[in-house]
Amino acid sequence: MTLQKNSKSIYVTRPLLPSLSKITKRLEAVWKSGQVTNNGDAHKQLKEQLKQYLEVENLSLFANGTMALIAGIKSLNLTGEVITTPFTFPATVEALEWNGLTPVFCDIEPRSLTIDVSKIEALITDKTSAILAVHVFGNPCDVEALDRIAKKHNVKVIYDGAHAFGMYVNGKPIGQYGDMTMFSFHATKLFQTIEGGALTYRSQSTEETLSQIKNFGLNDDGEVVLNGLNGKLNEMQAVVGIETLLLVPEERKKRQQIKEWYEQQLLSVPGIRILTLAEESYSSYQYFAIEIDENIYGMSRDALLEELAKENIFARKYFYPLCSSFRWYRDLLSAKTEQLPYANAAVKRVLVLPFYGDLAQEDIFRICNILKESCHAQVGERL
Ligand code: T4K
Repeated sequence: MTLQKNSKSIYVTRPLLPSLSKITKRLEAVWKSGQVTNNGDAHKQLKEQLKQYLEVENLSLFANGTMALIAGIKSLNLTGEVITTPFTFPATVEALEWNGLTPVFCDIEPRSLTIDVSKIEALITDKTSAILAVHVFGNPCDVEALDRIAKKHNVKVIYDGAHAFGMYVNGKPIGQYGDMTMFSFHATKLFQTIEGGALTYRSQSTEETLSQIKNFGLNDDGEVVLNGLNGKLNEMQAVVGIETLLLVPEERKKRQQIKEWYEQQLLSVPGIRILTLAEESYSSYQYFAIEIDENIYGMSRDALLEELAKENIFARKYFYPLCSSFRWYRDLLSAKTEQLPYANAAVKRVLVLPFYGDLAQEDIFRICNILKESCHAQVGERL
């Protein structure tokens, strides 16, 4: 592959970074206090601000999203099997395994790429204790249906909302659905604390258990009462979070505009389907994903990825490979390709395009032109 030497590199995302001087100013206070981790003032402040922003009553902060998910699942005392999606980042499934649970893969719904609720009940056995669903690229799962299934079968619902910060479904904040939702604050997320994450949850009594899990299993008397870990978010992360949260409304506006530009350019391109469905105030504006139908578009997703890379544009094929195809999971009964037709199709077609507030309009048009030209070239050749 020959890379263009003259054009600047464009990545799938760039971190939303507050000005360094604002961070330094806040860090001066942290340094002065001498409290740099273990539930310091910045941690407390960020926690309250996020409860307000996400409109939830219960929230705990963690060192990263994966740790939050591991701790959250542990706090629910689940056993046996958990139904989940193969079309996700490995962290989702790994969090189950860390809790000694067996993942049972369920296929996805082709429009939203989220777990197909119509296929869940057939997978429920007397060993099933929960459903772990993912709001993929900020497309919400069918939360109402999941709620109904969970009640009927007396199982818990956990959401991996790594991509769902600030999202709403039917006017209700996403963190209010299910028993628990995990948010990732990784540098690549719209709201970021470099590394970081949070759990929101229904039951207030869960807070104490989560505090113990993320602090070595210790209770207030210094007694180990469960098998804990170190999952604490520190004061530097919290300071970055406090300043980043102030930038989120403006960043959302910029991403809304970018989404519109992409849509204007790409809606009429044959063989391209836009997958980021949630609109305006309901969206998390986390990723902008498209699907390439090779038969119509005339070029495979992978070949298109290379065309973009030749121009120093680094789109990504999230999530690839499918979790059920990893060597670690592929021997599971539920991992069989024929049982996961839509997930196995999506993994060959989905492309996540560069999407962040500082992306210039000319760069978006440049990306869209490559997408259009790659399609027309093939159509032309076929005629
Ligand atoms: N569940 C789901 C559904 C998830 O998607 C994730 C994480 C998790 C759970 C776990 O949450 P955390 O434990 O991470 O909080 C990235 C992220 O590391 C990962 O957080 C994210 N999902 C996943 C979808 O994407 P990579 O391997 O693609 O990251 P990387 O380093 O290649 O970064 C992508 C691009 O972003 C780079 O090409 C350039 C840009 N970038 C990245 C970083 C880290 C920057 O410009 N600056 C940076 O500092 O995994």
